[in-house]
Amino acid sequence: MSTLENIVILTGAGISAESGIQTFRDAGGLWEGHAVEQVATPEGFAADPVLVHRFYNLRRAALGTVEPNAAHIALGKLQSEFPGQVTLVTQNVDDLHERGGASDVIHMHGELLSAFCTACNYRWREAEDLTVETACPACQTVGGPRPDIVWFGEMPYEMDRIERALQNCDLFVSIGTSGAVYPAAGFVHLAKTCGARTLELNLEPSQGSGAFREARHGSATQLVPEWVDSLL
Ligand code: BV8
Repeated sequence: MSTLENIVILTGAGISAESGIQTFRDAGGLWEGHAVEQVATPEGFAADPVLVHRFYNLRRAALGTVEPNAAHIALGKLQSEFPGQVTLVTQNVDDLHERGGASDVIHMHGELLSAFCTACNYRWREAEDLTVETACPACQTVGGPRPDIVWFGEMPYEMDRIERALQNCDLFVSIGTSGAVYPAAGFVHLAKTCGARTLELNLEPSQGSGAFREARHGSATQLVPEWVDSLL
């Protein structure tokens, strides 16, 4: 085993599935009959802010009813005990990585517990419902607040930091993601061209499985603790 210094981990909805948070594929990419691509877009929000606020209010409220699972906890343990650098990037908008003990989590698609104002760009932590009547706590604009979520067609967060980490990693591990959404689905290719080993831990082969040097299939609560224990 070559000395492992830097690991980059990308997680998707599959790591939170066993905590009871529905993945996008389980819902068949639908939510209450709406294609996620319709609801999770700036156009969808402009067209029907009441519907989109409801979509996120329900998911934000559900966070209080779920717990981190053994996979989240294992990654928290890896981050605190691994001697090298562990960069944890997630496509998920839940807070289960943090509640599982991880820190400095890169939420490239935003977070349910964050909001920003479309009028003044003020950003704040938000645990309550947002509605079209909500006023921005900074500029008081009614209807200014929106969920701090990266929608389809919007630029994911912290891409420079993620790309630098991928260019300098020895191992890239993808956990619980279908590899359907870009740019996250392209990270394995960047890691490979920079010489990293690549590992996929997923319930079933993802759309990007062929790009990984190694793939293990099973549930995250089984695969992730086993993998972390093999490293520590
Ligand atoms: C951008 C927040 C440009 C919303 C999300 C055509 C071709 C290629 C690309 C495009 C294209 N047309 C448009 C694009 C770009 C587009 C895209 O990729 N579209 C796809 C649909 C083709 N991407 C974007 O728009 C991105 N932005 O490109 O910007 C740009 C450039 C410059 C300047 C401005 C703009 C933004 C994408 C972000 C969208 N937001 N999330 C919300 O959460 O409400 S995406 C959302 O869906 C998730 O965050 C996640 O990323 C994705 C779903 O993926 P997964 O997490 O993988 O979940 P999924 O259900 O699909 O899979 C679950 C997996 O877990 C499965 O494999 C399953 O087997 C496994 N699993 C299940 N249970 C378990 C398990 N594994 C282990 N254990 C278990 N128990």
